[in-house]
Amino acid sequence: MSTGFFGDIKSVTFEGSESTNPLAYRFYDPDEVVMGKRLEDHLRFAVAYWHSFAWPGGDPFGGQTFDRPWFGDTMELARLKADVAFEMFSLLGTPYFCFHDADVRPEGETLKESIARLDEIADYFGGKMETTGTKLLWGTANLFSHRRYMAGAATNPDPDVFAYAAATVKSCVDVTKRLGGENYVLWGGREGYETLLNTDMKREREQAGRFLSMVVDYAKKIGFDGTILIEPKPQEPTKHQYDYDVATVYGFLKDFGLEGEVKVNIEQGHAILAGHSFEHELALANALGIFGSIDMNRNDYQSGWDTDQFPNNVPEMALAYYQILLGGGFKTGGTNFDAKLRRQSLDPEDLLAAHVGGIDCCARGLKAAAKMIEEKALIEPLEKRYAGWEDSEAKAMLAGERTLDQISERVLSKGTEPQPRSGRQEWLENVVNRYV
Ligand code: XLS
Ligand code: NI
Ligand code: NI
Repeated sequence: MSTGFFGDIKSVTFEGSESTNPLAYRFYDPDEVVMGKRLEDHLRFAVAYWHSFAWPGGDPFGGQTFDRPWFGDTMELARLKADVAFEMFSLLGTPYFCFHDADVRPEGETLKESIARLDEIADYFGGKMETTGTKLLWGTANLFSHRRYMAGAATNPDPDVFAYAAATVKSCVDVTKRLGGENYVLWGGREGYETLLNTDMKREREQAGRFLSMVVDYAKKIGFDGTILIEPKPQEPTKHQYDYDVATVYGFLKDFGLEGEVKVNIEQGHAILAGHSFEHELALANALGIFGSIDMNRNDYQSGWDTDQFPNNVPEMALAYYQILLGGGFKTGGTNFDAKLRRQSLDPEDLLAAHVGGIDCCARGLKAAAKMIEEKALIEPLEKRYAGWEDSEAKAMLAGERTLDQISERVLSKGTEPQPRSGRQEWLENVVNRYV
């Protein structure tokens, strides 16, 4: 039985690039085979509960703009929210969803009550997942909205908050496992600080390391075989955050011996906030062996804020999926829209159009990326650029078979000077533009 929220809109289907139907896919045909794999299996789209169903449309100057029939804090409304959410997953044909505990159930008077409510709604999800075939990409805990977390969760100066957060994460890992979730995400919402005047950074990092180690141990203990993911973000809400970017997270994981246990969930907008490009973060995560999943919401390049907009820039997506495909594609990860509508986009159609456009943009980008790989458009020039390293003397230097003084001797006796060669950036940019 339909909730009627989306009126008589029928399911969104692939109509091809000539279609002018705003609620049709023009590039995303889930069954199209690209590089030997269906597009649906490459992209692994997930709809995020948070911004699409739980966010009221506020900004720092004004509150709620959206008027949703499920807003309120009863379990009945939580079920209505789930009904509409699963209706939308089915309309869109997206294979996955993801959620924070706080998105899906009203907070209880006590932790016990909050957990009981989460369990209850998880059962409700279970039934819907069964009938619709929707799967869980990841679960997570909201350790940042409630005022108890204003000074952080794992990094809070108060051990009681640390413990409360630990108990909360335990309940969310339990539910994620129960629903067959393929990943569990930790975004360090307020794991950072505003001022060193009241902060012991060394201690707080150690608290975060202990916390994460306990999560990893617990996941193993209960046989959760999904991937544990950290989502880097440089600032906002706190001025400084301990999980700044991929490089910082890798250093943190190494520090606590977790680099083989935890991977990263990279968000385009967070990469931009950190002063990087999205593809930089993806390439680095691949290089370090910690790539896991993506939150595919873009940032505005001027605002300096995490604007969480739906993606709509195909060339950018192409470069992002290029890195993802080069790394072998998603394993347990996927493409999640952690994005939110603009606060004036009030209508149910807006929610659908945002996802349809985002999905199409990603599909188009991935197809362009696949073509660049298949035709070795960038691979060949890159191989040429580094071809000198195929030389046996060059190999010996990297293999540790030469000392600094041996190399010096060879260079001096050879007496030739290295010849600079063009980096051909504009030439390569033009190559990319042929594909997008
Ligand atoms: C916020 C984060 C958050 C995580 C999940 O900026 O992107 O939505 O994805 O907690
Ligand atoms: Ni974000
Ligand atoms: Ni995110």
